Amino acid sequence: MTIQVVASQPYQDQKPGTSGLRKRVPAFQQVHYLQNFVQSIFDTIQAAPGATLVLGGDGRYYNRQAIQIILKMAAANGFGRVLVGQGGILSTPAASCVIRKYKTFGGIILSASHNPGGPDGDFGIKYNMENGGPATETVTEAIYARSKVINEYRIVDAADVALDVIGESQLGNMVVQVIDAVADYAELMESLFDFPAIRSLLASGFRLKFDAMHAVTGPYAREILVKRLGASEDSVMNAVPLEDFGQGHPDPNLTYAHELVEIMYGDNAPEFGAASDGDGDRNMILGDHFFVTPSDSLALMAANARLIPAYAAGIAGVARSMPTSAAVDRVAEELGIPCYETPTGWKFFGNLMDAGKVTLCGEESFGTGSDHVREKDGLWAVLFWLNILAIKRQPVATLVKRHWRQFGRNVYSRHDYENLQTEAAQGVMTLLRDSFASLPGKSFGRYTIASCDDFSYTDPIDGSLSTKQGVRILFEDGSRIVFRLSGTGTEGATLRIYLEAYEPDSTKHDLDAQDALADMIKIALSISELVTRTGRDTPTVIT
Ligand code: VG1
Ligand code: CO
Repeated sequence: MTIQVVASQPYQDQKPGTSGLRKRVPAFQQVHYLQNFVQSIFDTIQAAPGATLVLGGDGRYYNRQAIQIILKMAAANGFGRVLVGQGGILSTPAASCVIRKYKTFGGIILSASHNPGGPDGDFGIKYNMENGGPATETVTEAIYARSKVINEYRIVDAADVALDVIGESQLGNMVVQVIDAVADYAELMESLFDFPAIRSLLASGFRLKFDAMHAVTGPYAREILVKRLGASEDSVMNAVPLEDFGQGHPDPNLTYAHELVEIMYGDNAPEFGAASDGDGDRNMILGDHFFVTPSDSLALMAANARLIPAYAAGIAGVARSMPTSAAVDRVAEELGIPCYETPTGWKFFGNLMDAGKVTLCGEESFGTGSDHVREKDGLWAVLFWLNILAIKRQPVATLVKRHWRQFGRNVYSRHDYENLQTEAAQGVMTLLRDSFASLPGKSFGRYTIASCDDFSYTDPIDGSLSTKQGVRILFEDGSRIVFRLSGTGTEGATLRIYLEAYEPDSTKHDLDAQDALADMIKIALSISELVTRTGRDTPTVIT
């Protein structure tokens, strides 16, 4: 089989964002665009000849074509073996699990996560390292630098590899091993949680609804929830993965998972509802007529971790991304364990987990996970909740309200302004940064600004510094507003405003978050001049 060395022109826009390189499908279909990026990864990671790679994606449009290209390039770049999920499918946490279990050199995950798919939708690619976690910023920066000067790539001239049947085949000197996409992951889940307890909960008449949103988690949820735990067949909805997610937006939040939300807020609602995103790493948790804020979910999981077999000995520490509410900080304090605050994106948790400093991590964006893998993990979070419920036997709403009574409530909301003009969005951020000197001391009704800054983070393990990770407006009573530009979008700019106010008084815990945060919302709009600068006065998504 011949190895071709193909001459290529570099692109200047292959900078990975919060989680890999994400672009519209047509961008990836440009001449040599995907090939250049893949070769930049291979040139950067310098795997030893014969190394093993993991490969899979969330099944969105262009997944299959990309997998064939990457397999042929891996063969031409000296890899000895590639473990690829059957049909080219691997959820992000399953890919992380497989990298760790088989101690491979690393893996390539094809996903644009919660972004819509299809011929005009989004596609994405990212590299995960041998710990199973997303490449650190040092590595993604090196890949980007390489992509700007790359002038050739290597690929074998071969027919496409069959991906639908489990087994091995040869591609040049490399073995392509098609693996069951679900088995290793399901086995890991069974080793962490009390499956007999969850089984008996489900057998007791407890009903659950899991919305796979026509994305990657369908097969995983059926195997684990239905087959292994005995949930009824109709417990998993939208279970068939589709290349365009059924024209949906596979983002598990109150806006995009509305089908599930209607069921959970309807007559005769089940006791428990959950959804996951395109690549299976996010989760939304709902009770009967009750929504659990992701930040609260993380806090509640930390507080109840000892109920779960895998965490029965206690957790070493917790970490949350900066915009995530401080609810988990209060639990950590109570437990006497450290709590780390990192920039947005799972890549910042890996070092802390590898060093044994934290066990649980989470983000306000519906991401929670632990050191069982090095990605956030949607179904894992669902099983964590089911395991807690199997032991506590209380409604979700009761559990959360009791948690608030003990720790106080960090009232929280995120307002997203999607698809803004890039310049207008950047203008808002610049204005805020320019106001750092004048804002402290200013009062707005009962709120007075204490300080403002631009969050920066020095990784305590490798010392690397990440700057400009979000503008923080901190108030005297501990409330805060955070402004950040999204790093996962593919069109225009998305401005995220994160609002948080601490409420110790349990007589006020039933207030709707939007009402409780109404003053903060006004302050955010006023100091950012958002309405005049962007022409928008309402967010596109509220979570
Ligand atoms: C968003 C979330 C962030 C998450 C990232 C990847 O990033 O805010 O918390 O880690 O998506 O999640 P941004 O830069 O758009 O705010 V996933 O499930 O899309 O891989
Ligand atoms: Co995701």
